[in-house]
Amino acid sequence: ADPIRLSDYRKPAWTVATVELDVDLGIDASEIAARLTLHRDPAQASPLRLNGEGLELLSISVDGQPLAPADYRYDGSTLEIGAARDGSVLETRVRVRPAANTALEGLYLSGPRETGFLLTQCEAEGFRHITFFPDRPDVLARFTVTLKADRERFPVLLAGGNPAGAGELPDGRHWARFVDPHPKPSYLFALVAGRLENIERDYVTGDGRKLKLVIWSEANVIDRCHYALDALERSMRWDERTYGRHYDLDVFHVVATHDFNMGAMENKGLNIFNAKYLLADPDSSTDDEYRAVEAVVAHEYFHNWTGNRVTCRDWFQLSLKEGLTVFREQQFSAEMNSPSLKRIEDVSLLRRAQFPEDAGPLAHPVRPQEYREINNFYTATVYEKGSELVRMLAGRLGTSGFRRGMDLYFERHDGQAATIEDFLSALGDANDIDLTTYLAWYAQSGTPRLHAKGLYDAHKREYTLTLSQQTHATAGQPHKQPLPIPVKLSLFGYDGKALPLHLDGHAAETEKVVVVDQATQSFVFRNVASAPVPSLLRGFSAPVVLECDYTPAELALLVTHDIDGFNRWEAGQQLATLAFENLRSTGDTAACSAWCEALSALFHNPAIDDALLADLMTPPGEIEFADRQSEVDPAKIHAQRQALQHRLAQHLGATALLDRYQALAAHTSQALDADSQARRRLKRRVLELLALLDADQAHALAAHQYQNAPGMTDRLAALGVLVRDRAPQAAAALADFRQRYADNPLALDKWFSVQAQIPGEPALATVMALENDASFTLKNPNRARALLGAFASTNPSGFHRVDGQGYRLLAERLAQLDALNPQIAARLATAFNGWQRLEPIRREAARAALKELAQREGLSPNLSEIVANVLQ
Ligand code: HT7
Ligand code: ZN
Repeated sequence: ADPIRLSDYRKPAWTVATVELDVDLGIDASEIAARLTLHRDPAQASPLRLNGEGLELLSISVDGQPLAPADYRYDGSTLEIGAARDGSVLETRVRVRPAANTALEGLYLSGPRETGFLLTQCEAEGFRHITFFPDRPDVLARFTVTLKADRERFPVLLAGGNPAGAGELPDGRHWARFVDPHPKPSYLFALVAGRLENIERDYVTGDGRKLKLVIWSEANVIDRCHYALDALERSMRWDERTYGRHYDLDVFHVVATHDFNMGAMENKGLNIFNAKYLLADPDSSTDDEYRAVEAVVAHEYFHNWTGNRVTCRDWFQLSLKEGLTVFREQQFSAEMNSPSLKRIEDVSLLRRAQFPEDAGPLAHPVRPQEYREINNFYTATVYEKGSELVRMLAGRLGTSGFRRGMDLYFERHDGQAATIEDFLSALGDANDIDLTTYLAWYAQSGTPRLHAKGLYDAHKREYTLTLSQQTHATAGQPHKQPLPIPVKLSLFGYDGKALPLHLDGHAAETEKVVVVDQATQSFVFRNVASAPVPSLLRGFSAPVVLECDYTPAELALLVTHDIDGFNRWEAGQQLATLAFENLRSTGDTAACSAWCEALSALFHNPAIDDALLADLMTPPGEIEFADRQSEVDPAKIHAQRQALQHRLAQHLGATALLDRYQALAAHTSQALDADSQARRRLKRRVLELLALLDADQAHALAAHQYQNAPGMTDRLAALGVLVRDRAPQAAAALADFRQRYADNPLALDKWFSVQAQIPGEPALATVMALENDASFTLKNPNRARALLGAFASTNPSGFHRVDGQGYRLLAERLAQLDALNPQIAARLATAFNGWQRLEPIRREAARAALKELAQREGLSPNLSEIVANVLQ
């Protein structure tokens, strides 16, 4: 099929004012009766065309008149009806088959057929698997939904909107009705039906609306929903406080499922969550997972305004809601936790997931120009880079300017389907600033490289900083233009003090933002007493790769003295990178010594936060190192990174590491406060480093930590050390974990992942053995991701075997998975991204596996698109 192009966008010829859905629910078959009031755009002549994917049409009428087969045409995807007029009422009745729906899109069954429940997933184009409708985000309709089902099998019936009646029906059946007063696009529709338990809380909004917050799950995990309920309340208060946005229905339902393609879904009034991002308890969740639950709960809640009240005109605008909502979540999480650590976490994710995407054949702009399969565009570029673009805009406007802009955006576009231009205009108009130059960021793919060169003139006491930008060509975009890059910077004297900045006659804060919007620009700082060390791109003020020829001593100075927590970490990352690259190219150890010495000083500095120290002591990951190389050998990178860490461990010394470990281990509290989390994070890092120096001792400590861990963070950290090192104690710990969490699928997923991450050659056999475990199934996305995703996407030295067996295994599983769930198959296939930069033997093996996969009969459009693009 031809791609869909942004330039082809036309307003809908037909819209829907009201939808009445009557859903008769059953596991094997459900029937959906829909009554749509239609409106025609008088300026357009097209006949009524509705989306409907694989629906069994039972009856159809227009304005009460049943249609004869000659009056309409349905080809399995589109229903065309000649007889419809402006104001017509279309009534259809269709049958769908939830239990047979393994793609988890539309109406499907979660769990076993005897005990599971029914639910829907409509974004992006799932509603067309439920009924006939103009399934596009710019058709906003008022929904009334009536659910009918057997009371014993489906005691709980939920849909988005306000409850509007419930009652009994003959034969042990019952019904419940929901009316949503807010017009919404079809992708925000949802229903849930089954045996579920709930916890609930009253909530009064800042503008006085009394409502209920209700979280639903299967009975055995309802006790693990309390943390999410607290996080929801924190999110709601934060959005009131920060953006003046209040919730707008009488009830907010949240439901947990173990069968979900993504993290969660912001359906209006009825959010549905992958259980991984809703359930949390100390025995089965790590600290990182607690933070992820808080972040995803917030993200989905924030969509109520950025996504639902103001939605997207078309799917090209996806980042309008996703980038903006990720940004709002990042602001929230920074406030709830440590701002520096949050920034480190987010930038690390950007570098790990988005930079490689932007550097290879899957590169696309934050607002793509065309797509074939929209589900393949829920990418790190749309989400994470999209958030960085909003961050730059927010930085440009300042806190109150950004709030003014957001207020105007909501005022202008509430109840509408908007565009990225609308967003930039609102932000700009509210502040009398033209922000249209930022549109280029949305249109241009690839990560800009920002080269910095400083020149100090002692005679004039001037420091000239020259910044040049360049973006490499990407698929379909051979020529790149300069972008506006805000560079937040400080200059440090050799005494480690930030200098006052005299630029353009303006004195003189110690931090400033300069905007580089041409290929090359120079900035002259006056009155500079001695050659300074620049701290650039503070807080990661733009999503670019900074290239600056720092000496090891300059980076060490920043690691030691920069007061921007992010940039201190960043200087450490750059120093570690320099150390890594010098060791592998020339064997020069100067940078490595500087890194070790700077970290050693921080290690012994009681003033530094434990979590920041743990992150400082972690060099960039193997994927980030690989990203800088043109002929990648993942096995070598793994070994060289281990060697770098070994040098750090040696420098710190076994005694100091052991002492620190023991001091940290003396705290046994399971509390979630920042200090306790930080101690656990550092304890893990110290144990990992100790394992490089004295494996026997570290393994004994890890085995003890595993057995006595008060919670999952410590237990999994210990298990990770034992399993990755293939320590003698690993087998017993794994057996214990397997048994202990036999009935806890989320914890069991970690058991699969930790083994899939064993470095090097042994990983493949381990993965193949785990595929035979009774609890492994490709049908459950979390389980498939836990084993195959962890292996292919997070274990470079295991996956990229020189014999190509990793590639062949993944390709084979992708073909099998594709027949069940094309969205998940396509997502896992992105693990092949970057194969062109592998060394020749691996490159050829990867290419052969991909080619063979591409030639298979009957691949889904989702998987075919990714495989074809990756192969380019
Ligand atoms: N807006 C949600 C996207 C989503 C989704 C997309 C495609 C297929 C399944 C999906 N489930 C959820 C998630 C979010 O960004 O909040
Ligand atoms: Zn989202």
